[in-house]
Amino acid sequence: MRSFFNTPLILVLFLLYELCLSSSCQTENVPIQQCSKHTYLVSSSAESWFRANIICKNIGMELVSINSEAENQELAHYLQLYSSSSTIGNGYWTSGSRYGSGTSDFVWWNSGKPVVYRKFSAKQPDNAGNKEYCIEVFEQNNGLLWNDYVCDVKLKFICQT
Ligand SMILES: [Ca+2]
Repeated sequence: MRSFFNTPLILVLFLLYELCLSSSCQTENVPIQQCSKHTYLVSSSAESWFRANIICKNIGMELVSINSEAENQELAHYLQLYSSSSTIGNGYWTSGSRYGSGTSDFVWWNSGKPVVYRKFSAKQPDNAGNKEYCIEVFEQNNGLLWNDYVCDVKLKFICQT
């Protein structure tokens, strides 16, 4: 019985409800937004990077990837409209993950493509403690910056279609 009330189901119901309400990226206080290329959904719960992947998949979406400055700005705008503020170490999971020890060894897990466009914060990625294998994003000065972070930490996350 407990699984009936699990997080994916709640997100799906939320998603269906909000789909009926939203029509553009300009609408305020609506957690799912159809922007220029993607539809975004920010989670209400904090999860590990691994579980965030599963939850997005279970509602027919995928953990977000960011492939251009335009997409990064669009996502920043979306988070400003909808979500509470974020800081480094308390941001949102993306599908970005590290597959090697190099500072360029990152891939977008949703597409399997390398992370080419990059918007890491100063001194990042630093792979602190040799255990930062996932990319979070956080807001700073009305923009969105990235940080490699520990995948097991529970953060909110952004799904996209
Ligand atoms: Ca880091």
